[in-house]
Amino acid sequence: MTPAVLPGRVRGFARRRVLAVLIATSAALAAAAAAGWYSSGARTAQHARAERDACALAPADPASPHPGMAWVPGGRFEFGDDVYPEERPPRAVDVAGFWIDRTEVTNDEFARFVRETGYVTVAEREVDAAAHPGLPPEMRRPGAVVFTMPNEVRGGGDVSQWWRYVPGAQWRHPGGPGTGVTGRGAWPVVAVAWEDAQAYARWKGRRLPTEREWEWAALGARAQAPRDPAQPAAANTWQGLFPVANSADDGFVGLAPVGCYAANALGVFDMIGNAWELTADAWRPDHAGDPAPVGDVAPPRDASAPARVIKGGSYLCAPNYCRRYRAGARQPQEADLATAHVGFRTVLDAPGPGGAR
Ligand SMILES: [Ca+2]
Repeated sequence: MTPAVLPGRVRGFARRRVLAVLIATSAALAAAAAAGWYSSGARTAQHARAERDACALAPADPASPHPGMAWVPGGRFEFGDDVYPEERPPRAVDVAGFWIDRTEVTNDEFARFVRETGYVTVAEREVDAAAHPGLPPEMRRPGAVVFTMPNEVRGGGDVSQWWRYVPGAQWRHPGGPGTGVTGRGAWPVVAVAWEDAQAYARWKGRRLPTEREWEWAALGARAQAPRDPAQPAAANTWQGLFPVANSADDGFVGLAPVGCYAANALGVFDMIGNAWELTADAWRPDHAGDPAPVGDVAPPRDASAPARVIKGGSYLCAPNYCRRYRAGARQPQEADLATAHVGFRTVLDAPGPGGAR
């Protein structure tokens, strides 16, 4: 993270909401900006490309005791990776078996939760100004952080050129007032904060995955799964020079409906790319301090942690910026901050097929 590059008008934002959306400025990005690569002339986004509103999922197994979920057998694997410092050091961990949603929670599913419970999300509530002194007035209004593709990027890679706090942005209006999710019931719900994801999971009788559970599921529960650092072809990421040129070769400029890309070995979709996914775990800056890795499947969690681990990368991850389209990649997300590229999925503790654990 490079707080020094943040302009004064977002400094309060940075103090309150230090982390996830602000940390990914990479050396490659700064180098590209310095080399003059970022200009409106480089913009090649194909916004006119026809995008689908839903993708056909393979039918769930009708005999499954938990339709819409996939069983993840337990195992031991190398937790972490070696591309960015926060992924290091990889270390052996054990995970017990669990069920996981085949897809990210969708707008339709979240809408049903809100309809049946009257739940009001964090992004719809007044900001606790006392807890966040120094916030500029516009950031005391309910809202969320939204990505806007800039025409050009000035030197230094200052992230406020493409991230903005937008009053009125929330899950029903993830791009801010004037945007909506009509016709997008099959898209991942985004602009939800950690408390919102927790509330949904509890309502379903489930919970959020721990970071290690999430990573194990993303590896297809295969300890020897290849750790290829290259940008994946079968996932919704960003093709081109972030943030000004997006060729959308994968079919989507922004978010995609769930299940548009091939499932992994477990039959689980979109763990890499599309929306970042919230996990249960409090953020730690690396894996060096992880507690009792082998044999411990429930790392201590601080209920009041200011930041949570998010996994999987998003449609904004590009080779020059945020190469986090990998199972081992991780990033912090401020717990009380909703952003338009972060969603979640749930897990369930229950016996697996045939009573497996
Ligand atoms: Ca894309």
